[in-house]
Amino acid sequence: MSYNIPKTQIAAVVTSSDAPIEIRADHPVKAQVDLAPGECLVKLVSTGVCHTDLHARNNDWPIPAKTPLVGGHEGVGHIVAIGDNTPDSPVKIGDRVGIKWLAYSCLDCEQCRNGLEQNCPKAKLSGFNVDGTFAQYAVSYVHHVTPIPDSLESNAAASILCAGLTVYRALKYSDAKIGNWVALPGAGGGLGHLAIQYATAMGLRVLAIDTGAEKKKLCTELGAEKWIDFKETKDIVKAVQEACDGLGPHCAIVTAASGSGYSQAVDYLRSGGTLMAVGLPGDAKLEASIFFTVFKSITIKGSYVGNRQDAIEALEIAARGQAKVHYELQALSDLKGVYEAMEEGKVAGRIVLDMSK
Ligand code: 8ID
Ligand code: ZN
Repeated sequence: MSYNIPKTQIAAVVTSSDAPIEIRADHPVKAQVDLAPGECLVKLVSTGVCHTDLHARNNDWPIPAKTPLVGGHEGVGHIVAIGDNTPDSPVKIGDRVGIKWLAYSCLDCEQCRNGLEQNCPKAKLSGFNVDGTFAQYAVSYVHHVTPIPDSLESNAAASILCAGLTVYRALKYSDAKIGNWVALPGAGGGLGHLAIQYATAMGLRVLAIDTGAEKKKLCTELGAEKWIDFKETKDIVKAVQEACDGLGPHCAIVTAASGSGYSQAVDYLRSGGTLMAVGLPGDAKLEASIFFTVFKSITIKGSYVGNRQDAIEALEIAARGQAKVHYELQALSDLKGVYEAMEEGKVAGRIVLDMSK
């Protein structure tokens, strides 16, 4: 199979955090001869928009994104070229693959050997320090792209590559057991609505925390047993504990993009409970009472995306229909509006960009 690869493409480019996103029609495409060994070129069909892309666009994290930047890290497409002198490639031209946040890791360091590929000191991050998927073509790496199961349609697969993978891994390492209560601050967002489904698939009981009628409806339809609106509830700690047997949840997976979603979690968790920190507000501190963290035997863990195996597992569960991305399709040219809606907290589930047109 051979593909006709153009020299230029349409891409959404961030030049600086105070400039509007530019949709360029003449963005260069890397030619096959210019691909390094191990690199591949992916022609995108679909890409999700993650709140992380908004953080990168606004440059509101303690570590800066590169500029100019093509954001995006929930991409699905076909491999159209592979760099020369790439031995033992696990993928071939024509394969349908996913591009996730972790574009590259060395696979040889201690972190990679321990399965913490995302913490590799040489990590390259799609849509952050290397260009990502908000373009018709993206350069990625044969050892890190993720094969997409045949039964999973591309638009449905895209957001599993970050949102799904991240919450799947957070749940996997949370030690929550079948029948346990899990609280999900941020439940109506991209990560959160998938967390409801992976948690339910694990036999957990879900308390969703977010705001607004649309997100309430989504969370309840996806399997949340209880709902708390964080904007309408005065005493969140009391409400959460009452909702979970009067004792509080065994676990909280915090995917809120603001520090406020974290503030009460240590207080409402049941003794012996675990707080999985997932949401990434750039400047917030985790205000946990040291006394009660110790006195209640609380565990606090940071959980950062996932490795290649986590991605395969998250996709397999989605392919079996146990986690479905609730998405609205838009075009790449709509990206600015998507960011505005996300900033205002108006996106229930995910926005996925149709890159096939
Ligand atoms: O590897 C990771 N840890 C990882 C991976 C991917 C994304 C972390 N993230 C981070 C993102 O960078 C972002 O900071 O997780 C956060 C959530 O990403 P998202 O799900 O893509 O964002 P969203 O769709 O905007 O959903 C966030 C939800 O949080 C709610 C909002 O209403 C929204 O539905 N929320 C907020 I903001 N404050 C809340 C609060 N105090 C809250 N929900 C409950 N309580
Ligand atoms: Zn993401």
